[in-house]
Amino acid sequence: MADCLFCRIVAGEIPAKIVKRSEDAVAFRDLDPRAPTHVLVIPTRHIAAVRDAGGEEGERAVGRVLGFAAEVATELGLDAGGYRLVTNTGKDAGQSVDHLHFHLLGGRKLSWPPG
Ligand code: DGP
Repeated sequence: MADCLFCRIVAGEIPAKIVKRSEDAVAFRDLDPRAPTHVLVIPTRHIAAVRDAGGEEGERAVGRVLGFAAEVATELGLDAGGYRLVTNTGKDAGQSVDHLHFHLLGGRKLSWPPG
């Protein structure tokens, strides 16, 4: 989508610290990190939010993104300590970019529940 910030990161039109890339997913460092490791993991295909990820194609895309996120976590050394993978959907959750993204957070003890 031409006016989507994260589609533009996927296309290389906006710079980002890319951690890993595949045909289906991209992982890059969050601009405003909330943990020692804070990476955003997104599908390359535009899906606005998890509520839009239904159907066979959406489910396949999300499954691939989750598998990819697990690989990124391993490669960043997060398996031993653990990590959180979280997605915000809609305004009450504070979603600020309308392209499905999973926050991969780790490297410190994370409190629960989130605020
Ligand atoms: P959320 O609030 O869940 O929609 O998370 C959006 C995240 O995206 C937020 O943690 C900050 C991050 N972000 C916003 N704009 C940019 C950008 O241009 N580059 C990068 N790397 N991250 C961004």
